[in-house]
Amino acid sequence: MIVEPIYERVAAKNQGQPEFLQAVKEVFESLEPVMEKHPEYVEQRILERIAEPERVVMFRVPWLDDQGNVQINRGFRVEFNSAIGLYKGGLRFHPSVNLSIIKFLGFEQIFKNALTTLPIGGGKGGSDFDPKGKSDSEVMRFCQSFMTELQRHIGADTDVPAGDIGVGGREIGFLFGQYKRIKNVYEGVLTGKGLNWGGSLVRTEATGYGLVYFVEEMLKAQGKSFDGMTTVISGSGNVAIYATQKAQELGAKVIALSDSNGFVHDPEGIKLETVRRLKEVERKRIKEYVKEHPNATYHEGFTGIWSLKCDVALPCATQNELDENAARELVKNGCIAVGEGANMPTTYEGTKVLLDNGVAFGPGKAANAGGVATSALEMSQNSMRMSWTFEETDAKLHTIMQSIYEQSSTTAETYGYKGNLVIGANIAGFLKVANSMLDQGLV
Ligand code: NDP
Ligand code: 2IT
Repeated sequence: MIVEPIYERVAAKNQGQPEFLQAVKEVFESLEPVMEKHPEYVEQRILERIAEPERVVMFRVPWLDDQGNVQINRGFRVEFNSAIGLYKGGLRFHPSVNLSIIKFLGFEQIFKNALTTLPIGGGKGGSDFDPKGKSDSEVMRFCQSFMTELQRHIGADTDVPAGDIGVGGREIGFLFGQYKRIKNVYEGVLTGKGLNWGGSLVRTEATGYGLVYFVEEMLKAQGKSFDGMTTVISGSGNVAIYATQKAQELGAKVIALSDSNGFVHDPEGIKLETVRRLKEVERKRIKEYVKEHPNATYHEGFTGIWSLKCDVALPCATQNELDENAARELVKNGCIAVGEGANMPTTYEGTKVLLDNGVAFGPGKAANAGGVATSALEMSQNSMRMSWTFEETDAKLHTIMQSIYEQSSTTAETYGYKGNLVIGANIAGFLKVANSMLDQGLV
């Protein structure tokens, strides 16, 4: 056992950060066979180095609400690893955000970004600000205050944030406007921008589409396809909506979506136009769906969604939303594939249940990499001061997702774990970063 004592040292140093340690543990465990083959990684203490962010920034975000009251939030940016490229990763605005969550997301991002085949390092940021129920003006004032501090740490050649939970097109717009105003430069410092001001076609759809392209490869390996597959998708945000759209395009029957309050079950198949209007335009709750579609039912509590019988399950909401019991329900009901659209939505025990029962399992850092990959394509287009068509960009995304599947499945096989995409993705992502770190010396 080479890895275990190293993990214990990392755990002792990061007490009180359960999400971060969960992510580290899963990656480290996959790397045991790599460490056995490569003593140089152990001598150079690559694992300890990779688990220590290059830089952590935490800052005060003061703003005035619509009543003129003073509000204070906490801002974060974790610049985790720049071995293969500038720091790249989203910003999450959610009341649950803390250092542990941002570090877990930043750590996952290192390996995810390495798998995309593009030159991007790992980072993540956000705030415990809750955009729910806030007016557009409040969100704008918050974003302006957040960027007033963040701007001194980021840049088109240093660190390029994007969206994540609670950060979509509206927030990226306010953040970009304030960056430009302070710095007086028009540069691709954020991705997920509007199409009129430097955004890329397909970025909005990319994570959901990419997830479905990845799971399509998993199904192909079993001689199957999405056509006719009953599919359950959790969440009803950016990733869930475009995963639903692409899965439906490929012939899947998507029967459920959720939000943090509960889930809707529409046995006839989710009408996506309704969901898009409710969520993207009106910013309402998913339960409103049943008012317009009386054949559908609403159920309080979002975890019950995993008890619905399905062939394919795509968790696209948040971390640890699919636990051991949920995994057992899926297995019992004959589910054949799970693809993680969210970051670490399946618990450690849940993942084990799925893998042990032969369910094809696409881990988030591989399956949801289409978002950040398309962000990197947005950066390329910004650098060239040109833009590609929807078809061209979508074709690149598709090729990238196929390549991520290929790297993950081939690497798993090479190391004696055929079919285990968790181990394959972790090792393939790690090798690229670790070798780059070795090449660049002790920095
Ligand atoms: P959105 O904010 O657009 O949507 C999030 C969805 O998940 C909402 O339906 C939300 O419900 C639900 N949700 C959020 N937090 C919780 C919670 N604590 N418990 C239950 N449900 C919750 O975010 P995205 O769709 O962008 O992100 C979803 C997941 O995908 C996240 O894990 C994110 O890290 C990951 N991801 C996103 C990428 C992107 O490009 N956007 C790229 C790769 C991964 P409610 O409205 O009630 O809060
Ligand atoms: O988790 C993720 O990969 C994202 N939220 C997208 C990051 C990005 O830089 O596009």
